[in-house]
Amino acid sequence: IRYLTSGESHGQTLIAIVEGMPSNLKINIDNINNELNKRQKGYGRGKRMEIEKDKVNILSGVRGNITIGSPIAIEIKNKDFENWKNYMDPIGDIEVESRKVTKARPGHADLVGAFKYDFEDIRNVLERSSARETAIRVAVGALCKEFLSIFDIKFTSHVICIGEDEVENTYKFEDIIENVDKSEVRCVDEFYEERFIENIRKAKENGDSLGGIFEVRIKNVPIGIGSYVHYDKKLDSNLALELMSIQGIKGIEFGLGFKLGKLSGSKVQDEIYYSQSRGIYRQTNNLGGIEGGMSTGEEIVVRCVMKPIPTLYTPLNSVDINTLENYKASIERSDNCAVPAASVVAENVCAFVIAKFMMHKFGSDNISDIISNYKNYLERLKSR
Ligand code: EPS
Repeated sequence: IRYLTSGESHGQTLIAIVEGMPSNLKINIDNINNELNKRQKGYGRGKRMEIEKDKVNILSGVRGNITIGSPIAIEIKNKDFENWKNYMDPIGDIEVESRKVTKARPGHADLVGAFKYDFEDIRNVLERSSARETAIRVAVGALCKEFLSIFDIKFTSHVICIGEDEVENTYKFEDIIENVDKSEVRCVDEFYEERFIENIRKAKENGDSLGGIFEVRIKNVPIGIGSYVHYDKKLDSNLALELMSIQGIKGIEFGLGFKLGKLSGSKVQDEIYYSQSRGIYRQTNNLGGIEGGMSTGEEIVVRCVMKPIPTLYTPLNSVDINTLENYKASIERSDNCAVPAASVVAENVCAFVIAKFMMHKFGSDNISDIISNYKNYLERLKSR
């Protein structure tokens, strides 16, 4: 399975073509729209989210809610395009000057993008580099979640740090999935939830922005997805690629992550046990459910750090890319903090990777072959 996306932040529409989805999968479009809705939320989001009501439109590859194995084309229309038609229309005369951006925002793709692609107008860069593109990636991931639900593979995510505060407790998968959607900052710890909101509020008051850390958890991935045999077959390397590609992500860790560097081996490795009722199991999950690039059958635990959003309402020093004069950076409408939204994006890009590896292992033509291959595999493992 693979996909491509296309679309500008204030263009007509965001598009993806998903190739390789098996036939005879029943799609519930409400589930996909629910993920899109979750991505739009979060304390700290800007005014754009008041304009958009993201909904997916499936254009091909599905008949009467059932996939037919052909490429699936999906789109999310940008409502805001109505306000941008004069500046963004692909064909015909457009007005460029009044929406021209020339003072690069430090931390954004603006400066290097404009030099690399030879633009006098940074708008050509920011329209595509904007995190608006994550909406369509969520739709792709949500489609993959439909496939994965057959195997009861579940995802959740929560925010554990915004600004200087970080959640200390660890939470169970069930606690997170049941409570996280009730929180404006996707934090299940009530004490830190308030702190995060306060941190964002203060940053906003100062014309500043904040980043943070979130955690994605994936449950019921069978043992042996991914492989140790080659660098591009490793489950963790593929997850890292997808997660790093989310706008603003600067670091990733699995399990105990960077803490592993300070611990000795005896404190780190997840000891192996067997009982008749549970089969082979671990009592700890310090490595986050992946060993040697393969799923261990334990929960997959991955955390990402997102940098603060580069658009600052109290802008930093920059230059005009055309005159090279010193200026304060341009201000584009933006969010003050998008870490809660990024956690939803991350869940869904992980769903794409897990779906890809499930298909590598069990096939990808049609659902019934995949299910029998899956069952045979589990039987074989049980009979050891
Ligand atoms: C986003 C839509 C954008 C930004 C944000 C993400 O809308 P607009 O630019 O019209 O306000 O709010 O993008 C950025 C933060 C960025 O730096 O590009 C969305 O749909 O998520």
